[in-house]
Order: sequence, then C-alpha cells, then structure tokens
Amino acid sequence: AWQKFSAEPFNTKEQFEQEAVRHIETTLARSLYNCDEGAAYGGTALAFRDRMVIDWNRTQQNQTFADQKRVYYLSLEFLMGRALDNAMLNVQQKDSAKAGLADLGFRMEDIINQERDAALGNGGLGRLAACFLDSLASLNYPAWGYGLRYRYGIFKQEIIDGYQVEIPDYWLDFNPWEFPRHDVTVDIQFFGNVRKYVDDSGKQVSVWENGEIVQAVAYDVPIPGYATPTTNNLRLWSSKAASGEFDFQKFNSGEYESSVADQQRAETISAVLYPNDNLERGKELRLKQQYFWCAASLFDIVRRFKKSKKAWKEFPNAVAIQLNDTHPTLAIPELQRILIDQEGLEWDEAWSIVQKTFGYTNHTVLPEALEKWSVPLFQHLLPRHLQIIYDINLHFLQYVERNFPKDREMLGRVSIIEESQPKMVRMAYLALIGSHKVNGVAELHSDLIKTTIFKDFVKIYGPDKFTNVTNGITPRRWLHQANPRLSELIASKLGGYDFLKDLTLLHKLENYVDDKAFRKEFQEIKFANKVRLAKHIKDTNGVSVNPAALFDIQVKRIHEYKRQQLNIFGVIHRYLTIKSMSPEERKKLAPRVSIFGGKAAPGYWMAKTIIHLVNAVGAVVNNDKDVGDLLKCVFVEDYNVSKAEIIVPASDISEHISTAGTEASGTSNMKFVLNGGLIIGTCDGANIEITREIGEENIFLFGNLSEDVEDLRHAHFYSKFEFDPQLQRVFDAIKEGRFGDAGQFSALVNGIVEHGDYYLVSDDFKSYIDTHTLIDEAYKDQESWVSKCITSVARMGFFSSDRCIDEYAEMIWNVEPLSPTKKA
Ligand code: 26W
Repeated sequence: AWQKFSAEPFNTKEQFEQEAVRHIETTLARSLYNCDEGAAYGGTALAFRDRMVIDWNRTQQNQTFADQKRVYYLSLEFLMGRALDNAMLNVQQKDSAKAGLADLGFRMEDIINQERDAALGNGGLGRLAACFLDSLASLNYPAWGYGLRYRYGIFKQEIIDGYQVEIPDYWLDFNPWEFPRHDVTVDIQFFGNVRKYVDDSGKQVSVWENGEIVQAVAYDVPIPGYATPTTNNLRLWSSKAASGEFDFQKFNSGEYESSVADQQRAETISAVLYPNDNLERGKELRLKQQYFWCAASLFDIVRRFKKSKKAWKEFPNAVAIQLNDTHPTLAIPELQRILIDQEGLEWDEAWSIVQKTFGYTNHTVLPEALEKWSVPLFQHLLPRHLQIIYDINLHFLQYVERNFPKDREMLGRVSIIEESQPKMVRMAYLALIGSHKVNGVAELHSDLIKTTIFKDFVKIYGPDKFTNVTNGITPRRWLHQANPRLSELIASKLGGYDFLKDLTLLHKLENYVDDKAFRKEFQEIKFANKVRLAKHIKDTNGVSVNPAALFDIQVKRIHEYKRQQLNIFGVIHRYLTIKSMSPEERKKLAPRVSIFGGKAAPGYWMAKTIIHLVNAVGAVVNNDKDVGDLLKCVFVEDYNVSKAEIIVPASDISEHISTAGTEASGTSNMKFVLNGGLIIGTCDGANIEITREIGEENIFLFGNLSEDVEDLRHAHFYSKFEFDPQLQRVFDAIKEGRFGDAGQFSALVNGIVEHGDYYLVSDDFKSYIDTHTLIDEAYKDQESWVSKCITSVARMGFFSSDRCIDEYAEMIWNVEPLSPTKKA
C-alpha cells in the first residue's frame, strides 16, 4: 500500500463536494445556481489539482536535495490529451468525486468530456513523449520534460463536403493544469554579430552581441505518477517581448503602435505548433522556435547545476538530456557555447562534457523528414552557433580523415555541412556526433538506420554507439482509462491492479483463455465498446453502423507511406465484389465497417485527396441499398487522443499497413492489441516484435518485405508491369466516376499507374485483399477469434512504456529511480 504525501484524500463524497464547490464559487467566481458542466469541470479539476500540488512540491524538493542524476526529455511535441481522468486515477479518489458530482446533478463522463485535449503534438512522436512522462513519474525517475507552450495546438479538423478544413485550436481559455512562473524567465538572443578579441591572458574570446532579445517565460505542468507520490514537472516555455529601455524609447518618441508590433512578433515564436508530420519545410520561424526552446531549457538546466557548486566535469554525472528526434539538436552547440564562451572551458573539455550529456532518438528514415537548415539562414539568425557547428565539423572531419585516410569520398558524405546551393546544416549528423548514444524505436528501424542513413557513422564510431529501444505505451491511459471494464475484468482475475505497474503480469491471463465466463465477459466488453463507438459515429457522421459487424479501423496521420490509399482501394474492391454478387451469395458475407480517421498536413495535397476519396466512397457505399449492412465506410473527423480512447477499445481489426521499412515503430498497433483487437499489418516497425511476442498465428501479416522494396521500386521503371486485375477494376470504377468526378482522384491513381508507385500499393494489393478474405473467415469462427484476442492481450506486457523507460535509464541515461519516501 502506498500513500500520497498529501494526507488529505477525498475520503467521502462530501469532502470532494465541499472542495469543488469552494473552487466553483471562489476561484471561478461562479454562482452555484448557474453552475453548468463547464464550471463543474473547473471545480473538479481544481479540487484534484490541489491534491497533486502538495506531492509535486515535495517531489521537487526531494529531487533538489537528493544528490542524484536527473533526466531532461527535450521534445518539441507533447501530445498529452486530457488530464483530469489521469489525475483522478493517480490521486485515486475518483469514486468520491463521481458520487459528489452525482449529488450536484452531473455525470462523471460528461464532466470529463468538458476538457479540451492538450494537443501539442502531431502524432506518434508527441504521444510517445507523453507516455514517457507518465512512465518516468510512475517509476519514480527524477525527470523533467521541456517543451513549448503553443497557444495553438494541432488544428481541429472538420470535414466539409468530403474535404478537410483546418480550424485553429485555441486551447488555453481555461487550463487549470498549468502554473505560470512569471519569475522564471530567460532572455534569448537572436541575430546580431560575433566580435572576436584576445583577452589579457592571450585567449581568443568570442562575444555574440547586438542581437534582438526575446523573453522565455516558464509554465509548469505537474505530471503525477501512478500509485506513487512522485509528481514530476513538464516545463513549457512561452515567448514574450523582453521589457526593456528599447520599448520605452519607442513609447517616448510616440511609436506606440510599432512597440506593440514588436511585442506581437516576439509572441509569435510560441504561437503555433507546426502541423507537418514527417515533412521538413525549412521555415525561419520553426528554427526560431527550436533555438528559443533549446536555449531557455539549457539555461535552466545549467542554472540548476550551478547551484550545486560542482565542477563542470561532473555535469554529465548530474544531467542526462534526451533529444526527441533532431528538433532539439541546437541544444548541442548551445551547451558548447555556454561552456566555452561563458564558462571559459577549453574546447576539448567542453566537447567531452557535451557528448557525455546527450542522447539522440531517431524516429524516421524518410528522407523528406530529415531536418536541414540553410547556412545563410543560420548565419543570419544564430551567427555564433554556425561558427561552433563549423568547428565541431572541423574536429570531426579531422578525426575521420585520420582514421579513414583512404576513403576521401567519406568526408563529403559525413560532413555536417552539405555542399549544396545553398549549403545546408544536416541536423541528424550533428545530433549523432554530439551524443554518446543514438537509438531507433523498434528493432527493424534500429537496424535500418545503421545500414542506410547512418551507415558511414557505424564505421566511424563502431556499432556500440547505436542501440535500440522499442517503443511502448502507458497502460494507465491506454488500458485502464480507455477501457475501464476490461481493466476491471483483468484485475478480477489477477487479484488486483498490479498489472498497471508491471504489465508483464498480464501473462497470467493465458490461464483464462478457455474460461467460459471470462470469454463471455471479454466479448461483452468488446461489444459494449463497439456500441459506444457506433453511437459516436451516429452522432457525428449520421451513419448507422451495426455493432455486430466486424469493425476494421485505421486511425493515424494521413500519409502516403502509411497507405490509407491501399485500405480505401480495398474497400472499393469489397464494394464492387458485393455489387457483383447474387442476393444468395451476399447472405454468406460477414458485415464490415471500415473506419478511417486522421489529419493531413494542411499543405499535403495527396493526403487530402485520400481523405476526400474515403468520404466519397462512404457517400456511395453507405447509401447503396444492395449493400445495406454488409459494408459501411466512415471517416471519423478530428482524430485526437481523446477520440483514440473511444476508438481503440472498439476495434476488431486495425490496420498498420505501411510500406515495409517506412514506419519506424508505430505505437497505435500496441494500443489496439492491448485492448483485445487483432491487427492486419506489414512486416514493418513494431509489428514484427508484436508478432514475436503474441505469435504469428495471432496476427494477419501480408505484403513484401523491407529488403525487397528497393528492387521492386526499381522494377516499376524498368519492366513494364501489369496491374493485378482486381486493382485495375478498382481504378476503372474510380475512372468511370462512380465516386464522383474522377478528375479529383487522378493524382492518386496516376501516382501508382504512371509515376512509379513509390509506396508499392500495386505490389501488395493482392496479398492485402487475400488476407482480408482470411480475416472474414476467421471472424466467422468467433470461438477461435476470441482465443486469439485474449492470448494476444496476455502477451503484450513487453510493450509498456515502463519497460522502455527502464531501458533508456539503464542503457543511455545511467540514472536510478529516486525513492519518494526518502525525507528531504
Ligand atoms: C521536421 C518535420 C517532422 C515532424 C515530425 C519530422 C519528423 C517528425 C516525427 C519524427 C514524425 C513522427 O511522429 N514519427 C513517429 O514516431 C513514432 C514514435 O517513435 C513512431 O512510432 C512512428 O513510427 C514514427 O512515424
């Protein structure tokens, strides 16, 4: 049994009511007579926040006094979703709150639904960061997250006439989970020039001066751990004009308007999350965001370290910084700059500290996602950093030259500076060179980075610099919170909720695979979850779907490499097949509901075309009398974390069908299986390890392997290839205009027919369709289907983000948990 430090839990509903009502009436200044659901949410959130804050303060104090290494997770994205349910779970007083809210005339579910998602991320990378924060706190690691406090998160998606429309996500009207720290500010410099001189001792000194200053203000968000008092901190920086004489001069000279304009320009830095996923666009504002956040975070980390009065060589024993992809790579030259320009260390000593401090996680091998910044832009915005990067590169290339004197070509290949017009800074190389470990996020991906993008670096540094940490997900949100009935059923068999702290305990469920009562309950829960999703679909799309049908779900960012186009072509194929059948034949078919969801980057036309086609197919199929319940096709608008919590538990089959070798890991695949759904997938990312864990009899794999992709692509250009007739039939139907004007979809079809089919849709189509036929058959045998589902859940223990965090801690960070009970 554990206890929170704050010794005042809501033991009774009256206690909860008293506190919630006090907040409604005082903090929110609302009269109880017009207390709506929004106010009830506010009161509830604030009451729980009070419970967390005491633990938070204690944890921070404890971490300050403990002489122990800390982890800093730098991520430009934290896709947190809602916080209230998570806070209630971790403070463990949800029952009193539920009863208290009922007294006040509210349903807990409605109150939870009042909260807006904190959607400060695009997809997998941002959600992974959120799962990691949950695990770090739950495992008592002394760890902070650092990010940006965007005023606008990922846009809200509306589907209008079948097209995606983006609406700004202004989410901060009421955010009870953040604490502004107006006293924690950092001045951040941009632009200016570098002055060099030799000081009295004969040392070369560089001064970066005459820049423009923007202020970073800290906003702190408490991150409570599960079943532990440890409450870590997520610090998000917000930008603000530096208040200084400059402004006053403008006021005095009557330039009030332009001084306000300066203010707005400064605030623009943290205004909006870039909505691109896996596509780099080289915008100046994005580089500004990256430096602003890295510089503020490093200043903060260094300030904290300096309070300990330790020698600089101790820095890597006190601090581990993890770079979530290359977005925070500027932290590397920034730390080097602080150490040599401000702290007066010699280059080599400083550089050794830098390399020991950082670890770099790569999340993608897609070439268009690899960050590169133009040298002229760098020169303009961060002149001193560019010099430091050149110096890092010089030292590095000299090292390479010494060790590989015969391979002259290598220098150009591995240089941080790409000799293009204009020259470019390759951020992934800088991140790799400045870190002591580089990891991929699933076994296949970690192997691929060593043979493709970082091949030369394996020769240079040896293979030990590279490692794998397969991604994971937090079972607190993705099992207990999203699927409370399944969690409860599991707890009833395993004798409690220990599995939420040690997910490998799920293996004991294998003893219940043949247990009649357990199986029945398991099926009932899945059905109830499908009913819930069917209601959501009815409410938002107006389409009635039969919860007894097989729910086939693909929800994730829309991207050609993820191949939603393969899925929708499969749906069209199914539709055409149904149409060609006699009523007798149709009776033998298993009813299906194909569900899509996900956002397209606003400038990604092909992805938007895919969304449009899904909606166009839905409009035809869902209204065809010949088809009826046999096939429905729906696009769920505005897919986000809280929608995922409804969608994931309702799936029978989910689709993870990327071209082999393109999806670094995938994490929703883990969520779906953990919630008792099966998957159809390619041999890609974490699908491979899921197969290893659950057994190949429990997954539907199809398609070409990553080692064959290159040859297949090549063949598209050099041998005239015939399409599978079934795919041809799909294209013909589109061209005939059966889903509206064919011209709208021509780019999609032509990309495959005429432009090389880069993502191998035609190569994998037959295998995909055949596998879906197997799925239809398998689903008819409900007994064996349920056995597969239960066995799979039992074998998913490996994919907890807790396992993942322990691996990072041991292999990369060299940090230990800090007991929360240790007295400060
Ligand atoms: C600079 C533009 C940009 C923006 C976002 C480039 C790359 C990204 C991310 C790295 C994209 C992303 O979210 N990658 C996903 O990371 C997940 C967590 O590791 C993996 O599970 C997914 O396979 C990977 O696509």
